[in-house]
Amino acid sequence: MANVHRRPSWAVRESLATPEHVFMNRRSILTGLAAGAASTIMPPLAGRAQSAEADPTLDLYPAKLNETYKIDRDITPGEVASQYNNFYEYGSHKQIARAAESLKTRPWDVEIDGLVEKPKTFAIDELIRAMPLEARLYRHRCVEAWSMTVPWTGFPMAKLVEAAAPLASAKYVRFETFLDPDMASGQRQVWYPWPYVEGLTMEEATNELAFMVTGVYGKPLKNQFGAPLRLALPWKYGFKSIKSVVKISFVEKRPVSFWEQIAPSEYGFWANVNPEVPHPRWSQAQERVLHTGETVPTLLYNGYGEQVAGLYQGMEGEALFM
Ligand SMILES: Nc1nc2c(c(=O)[nH]1)N[C@H]1C(S)=C(S)[C@@H](COP(=O)(O)O)O[C@H]1N2
Ligand SMILES: [Mo]
Repeated sequence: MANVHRRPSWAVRESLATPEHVFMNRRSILTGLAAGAASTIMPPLAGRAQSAEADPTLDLYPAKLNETYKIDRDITPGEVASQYNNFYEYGSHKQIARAAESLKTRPWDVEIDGLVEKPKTFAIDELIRAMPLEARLYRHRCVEAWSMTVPWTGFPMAKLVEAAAPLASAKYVRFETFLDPDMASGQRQVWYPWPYVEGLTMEEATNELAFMVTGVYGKPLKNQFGAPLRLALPWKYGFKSIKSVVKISFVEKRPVSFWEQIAPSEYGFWANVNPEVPHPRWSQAQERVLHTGETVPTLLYNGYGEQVAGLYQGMEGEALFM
């Protein structure tokens, strides 16, 4: 519990340039950290797998902020984002944080396989230490029309692709979440097609924005965010950002994702954010910003068109926005 008394190290990182416009955001991050620290003085819950303090990669946090990814919104407070999660492995509602305490994140292997020169199974800590960690402020837009802004920590997906050395025949990357109904009560709901699966084209996976996340709010991921490794794809609806990944396969055929299996007419492969293409059952024109009580217009590619619009040129016939 030594960490309880330590000052949040974000507070004293003067080495990070602090442009005026991110100052408020950094204050919000501090608010989030303070809340996190408070929760560590609560007595440990019976059966709790581990606290963030026990994480073997704790020394890597906080990572330096990559200032390339600017944000014009306040960071969602950590205590809000960590109590409002979609993680169907732990229930089909948002208050899954407590249930997700039964997720055991060590030992944890990540298997890289398929059409690659270098298939390999990484122990998660070996993988995290092999990759260059950085923090990024990203906006997140759920297909359910709520949004948040989060300070993720992680590494570019492109670095992992590079390490795997894919063959020319690899056209897609397929991601898979763990499968263990003993550890995840939601996976006992047999009508869902477990495990959760997602997919990207190679071009998407190597786009600079595709980010493999290992931490948030300046600390290793808490379970409810999809520890110990999840994706963040800020230009796509949130369901593409798969959590608690155990397997990454390079494949020739387009993977069929979890939600696509359940409702192909509502949740497609591409799932790029577009305010002008409604979900069959609701509008995507606006979004409810978590915590603020505000509703704001949704942006094409969630505001990341500069980085990703080029990926979809000449693909007008595809269902890019569902
Ligand atoms: N394995 C898995 N990954 C998942 C989900 C899930 O239910 N299971 N939900 C998705 C959805 S719909 C969203 S909006 C985001 C939510 O991430 P957050 O809880 O960190 O906000 O995770 C995505 N990744
Ligand atoms: Mo979502």
